[in-house]
Amino acid sequence: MAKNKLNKVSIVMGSQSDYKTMTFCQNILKKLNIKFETKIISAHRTPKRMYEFAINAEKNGIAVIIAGAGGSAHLPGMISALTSLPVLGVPIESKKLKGLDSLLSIAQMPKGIPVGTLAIGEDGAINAALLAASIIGLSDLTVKRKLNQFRLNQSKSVKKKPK
Ligand code: RP5
Repeated sequence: MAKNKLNKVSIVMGSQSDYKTMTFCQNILKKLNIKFETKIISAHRTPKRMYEFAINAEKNGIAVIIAGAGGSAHLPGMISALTSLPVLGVPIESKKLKGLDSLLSIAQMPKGIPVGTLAIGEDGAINAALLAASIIGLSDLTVKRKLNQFRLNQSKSVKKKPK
């Protein structure tokens, strides 16, 4: 169990090719002034890196892990198997099946090891960051206020009439 306050998000992704999607996630965290780190960790290509990351995440001050992966997307589920921190999964839009493969691999976890699964692609990446902010906001009033302001601005930006 970590002694320090856990307020950092770790954005991990299976490949460099996932970064285009995961930048949407990091941009929201920047807007909300939430500390984060980014890492490439593949469940299949770098299993030892994944293991070391997951077992040390809490000790390293991570509060929420956001894991983006595509295809046979085992990364979020395997990380969740190794840590009880909240793990949010972002299914990356794959070339062959448009992310349906990623979505089902991440969402269909067997009972006992949960992954909070978001939508495929950009929307999921953005919402993962907002959900991470909600989780951190439970114990961090500054983050909660920033998130509420973000949502208020979003509401205000919606026009009443179409042009
Ligand atoms: C997964 O395989 C990654 O998350 C990525 O979405 C997918 C393809 O990876 P690359 O072949 O582009 O490196 O592990």
